[in-house]
Amino acid sequence: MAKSTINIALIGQKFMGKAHSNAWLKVAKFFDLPVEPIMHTVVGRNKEELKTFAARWGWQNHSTDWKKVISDPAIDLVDIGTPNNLHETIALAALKAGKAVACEKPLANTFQAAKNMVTAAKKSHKPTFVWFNYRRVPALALARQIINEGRLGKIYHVRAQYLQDWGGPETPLVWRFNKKLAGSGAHGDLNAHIVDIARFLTNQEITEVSGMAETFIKERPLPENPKKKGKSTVDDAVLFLARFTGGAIGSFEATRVATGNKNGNQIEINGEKGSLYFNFEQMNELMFYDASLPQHLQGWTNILATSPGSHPYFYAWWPDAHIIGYEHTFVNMAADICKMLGGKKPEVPMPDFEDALKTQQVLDAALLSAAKKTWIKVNSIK
Ligand code: SOE
Repeated sequence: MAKSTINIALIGQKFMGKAHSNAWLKVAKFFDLPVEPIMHTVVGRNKEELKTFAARWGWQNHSTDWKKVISDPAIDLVDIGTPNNLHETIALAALKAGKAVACEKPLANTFQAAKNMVTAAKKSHKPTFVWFNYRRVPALALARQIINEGRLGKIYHVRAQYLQDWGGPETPLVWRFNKKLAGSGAHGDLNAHIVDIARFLTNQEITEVSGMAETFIKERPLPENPKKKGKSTVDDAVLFLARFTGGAIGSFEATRVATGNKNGNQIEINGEKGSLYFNFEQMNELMFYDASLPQHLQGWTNILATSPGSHPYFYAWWPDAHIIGYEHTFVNMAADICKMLGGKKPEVPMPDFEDALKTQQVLDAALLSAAKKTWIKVNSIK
């Protein structure tokens, strides 16, 4: 019997457009999938760039009209890789047209917008997926497994940081510094990831938060005329403290001005029986401290999480220690989307719109807390 296929329409042709295109292009080469993804149409605003992009990545069609593409009966899955402000509008239209939707993170600019997306998803009964790609780093999927095996025991601390330094005063006022387009700055971009990772690893929800936000660089050079400056309307850094349902306490720090840190997406979890530490800049490695060993053997173990026989996702990639990179996390995600569309289980839990709404609620609570200078209960965000 011929394998069933899914026709994909990708909206977006920049950074995420490239990451997703590569994922759809590679996924069926590395994974055995119950459905075959077809790169049907890519949508973007710049017609000239789009033509080249489509040809380079192997998209069968290209268009500048996302509404028309979404209503095309041939399309099965709409993949949203646009700036954040468009997620809601496109997702709502796609769900109404009866398509499955895969959306980039953060789910939306606000909790309210994210809630609208969840309502639309429920009404449509169509599957939704959110590209929190770091869940599919093998070392982080392994960290979850270690926690699920009970090797950390009761969790005391979650210490999460996402540190970048590309947002200094010389960086132009691109869309990521415009609140209307991005929703927030480092917060929605980076805290979104580490909140999702913390929820994913611990299986616990965040119940209350206390945050602070700072915009260090109030004006930035305009991209079209660097001699002139315009106002940045987002945070450069947001830090917050958190309490978890299982009794753990946590700290989260997202910044684009942590000079010297390029993509320091890191998390340490301390439990009664052990600890884990991960930093994306060494993404194939997971540090594990096993406090149940005799004392003379205790120490941090550096696990190279690349064994095809025993580490998540590696069965699809290379022999042991033939390491992988950023783009593989998107391929792993595309594989799980295809598995789910073919009625199979993903390798690790997949965030749908409803799950990503919980992360959005934490993000909104942290910003409200920063504005009000007080602790905020996450479920007070409605
Ligand atoms: C921003 O710098 C960014 O590219 C994010 O938008 C991504 O989501 C993150 O994974 C890496 O950093």
